[in-house]
Amino acid sequence: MSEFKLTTVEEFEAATARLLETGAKVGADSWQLRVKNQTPHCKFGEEGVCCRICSMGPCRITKKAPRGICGCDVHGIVGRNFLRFTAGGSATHSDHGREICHTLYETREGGNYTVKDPAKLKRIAQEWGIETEGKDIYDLAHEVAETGLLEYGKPFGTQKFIKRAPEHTQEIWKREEIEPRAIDREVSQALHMTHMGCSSKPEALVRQALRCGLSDGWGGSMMGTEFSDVLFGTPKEMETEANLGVMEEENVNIVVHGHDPSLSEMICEYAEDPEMIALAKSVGAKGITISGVCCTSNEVAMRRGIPMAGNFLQQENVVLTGACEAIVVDVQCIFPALGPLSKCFHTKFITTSPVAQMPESDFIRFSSESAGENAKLIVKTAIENFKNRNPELVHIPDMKQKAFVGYSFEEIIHKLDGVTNSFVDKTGTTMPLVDCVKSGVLRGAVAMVGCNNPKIRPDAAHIELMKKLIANDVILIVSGCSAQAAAKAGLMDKRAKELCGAGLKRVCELADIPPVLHMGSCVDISRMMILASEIAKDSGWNISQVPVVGCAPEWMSEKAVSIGNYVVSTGIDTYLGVEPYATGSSEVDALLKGGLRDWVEAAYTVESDIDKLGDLMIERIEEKRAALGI
Ligand code: XCC
Ligand code: SF4
Repeated sequence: MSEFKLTTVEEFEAATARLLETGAKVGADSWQLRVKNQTPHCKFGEEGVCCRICSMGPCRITKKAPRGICGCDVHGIVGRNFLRFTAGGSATHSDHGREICHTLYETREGGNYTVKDPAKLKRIAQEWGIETEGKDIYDLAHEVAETGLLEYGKPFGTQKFIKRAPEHTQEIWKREEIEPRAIDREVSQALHMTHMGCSSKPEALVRQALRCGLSDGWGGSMMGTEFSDVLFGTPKEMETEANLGVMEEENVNIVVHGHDPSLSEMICEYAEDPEMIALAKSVGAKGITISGVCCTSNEVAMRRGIPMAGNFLQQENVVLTGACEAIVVDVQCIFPALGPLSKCFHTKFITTSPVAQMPESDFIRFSSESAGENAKLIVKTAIENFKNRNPELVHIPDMKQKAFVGYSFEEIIHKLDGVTNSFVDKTGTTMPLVDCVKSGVLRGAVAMVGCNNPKIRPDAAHIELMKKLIANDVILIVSGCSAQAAAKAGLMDKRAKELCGAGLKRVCELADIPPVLHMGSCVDISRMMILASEIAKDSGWNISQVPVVGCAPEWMSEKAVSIGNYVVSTGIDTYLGVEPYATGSSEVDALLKGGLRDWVEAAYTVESDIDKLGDLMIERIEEKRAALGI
């Protein structure tokens, strides 16, 4: 085995620079160039003080103009913008969850989609009070799917999954009137509240932002995760690889990108089809390589070990290799730039969802009823495109790392059970983890999630923070593009234990895990909520007392703000590296960064000095330990 060494951000950047040279040759645009054209950014927008929700405006608040035409002050405008931003994210995650419910509804024996984890389906059915005895598994799947779909619009009651939270947390949500009701209702109400002439009181707007976020994390996202597991299998530990070097020059390269696993799972199936492999050979390729970008990549990496070509700000790089026959996308985080960029190469940019339609793409509409045919056509299109490659433009950076992924909540428990087979009474619980925290072997945990953002040196914040935290005996649970940053660097290689403090290193050895645990895509942050809840129940602490914090150092999307809101509302302090367009209002800013603590026992901290952000998290973890007397 070769010597273990992390790949550095400098090496990532050198590889990108080399790819951009190819881009320059063919006249390609890139985000690096567009950032230059867009900076400095509009200050009104950055502070959140511009309102354009009615046509008397747009109104922008300045010292000379302290109120909009309707008389709304800066706090109302910033608060409304914050709520709308959250609603966008909650709608997006939740609509993804809804699609998964529909896919579950489409399952049938021998069909395109089947139930791969019937035990999990039964567990959820029982949890929801649905009779399972003597029922055909597909009848049950349809009943659970329909019940899930009703969570989106039910006229009465609150989200079913909130019962999974500890009593104390549920009481807080009730007391603060932020228990999430029907998901669509929370999104609609957010839009209603922010309509011209409705709410302009920061407390009311931020409160609804929390509620709307909770309907995502404990509603739409949680259903997305749980039913994806039922459909495609609950992730288990799996070995894979990450970074652009996973693409193979002699193979047909298909890159899947987006979020919904329904499409990518099918494509993976067909790429293994002997007929397709024979077709690939007939056009002169050795085989077919599927790799992924963004959360679709996380989904298929977690369940199939499909390698991860990269994260958000690396999406253009896969095309710039000149060796990408097709980049196939579903929804979310897809650069419209991929259209024109693909035209500079032979690459087919294939859009598949009515939700994400883009110019200069080939639209192959994907639907669960015809999923098999659609996937086959996509794979075939890619194979037939192999001959159109321009060999002079082909350059795949020789850069990849080994990564262990697949740490669902269930798999983490399974790993912990392996450590403590002598303490029979603790199997199936998080107690071994709690014991490690109590004894100080582990100081605590950080849930690091979220995107890349050119405002922060891409991947550097994720990687540097992770290195710092593991050296301080803080274990990492990660998802989304943060997870891919870790994988690309090598932090998901089990040998990364060498970079840990003595305590965490010991834990990694005993449990046979890497120090940075890949929990999945961004909807899978719901897995982290379940883990935090179970730790709280097992330890007897409140979630807000557990030495764990959340962190999104390079976040960029509306979804990230929705996530932040449900993580904070669940009692977990959250650390951001980028401001959420709220600094224009001292009142909204103060609420987010402190006032929330009186409501939900947690709040936001924003710090763009990344090293300092790390110090602040460690400080907070130690404060929580001291308060517990451990
Ligand atoms: Fe998108 Fe989920 Fe962000 Fe990555 S981390 S850039 S949202 S793919 Ni969710
Ligand atoms: Fe201006 Fe008020 Fe209309 Fe907003 S709602 S654009 S502040 S007049």
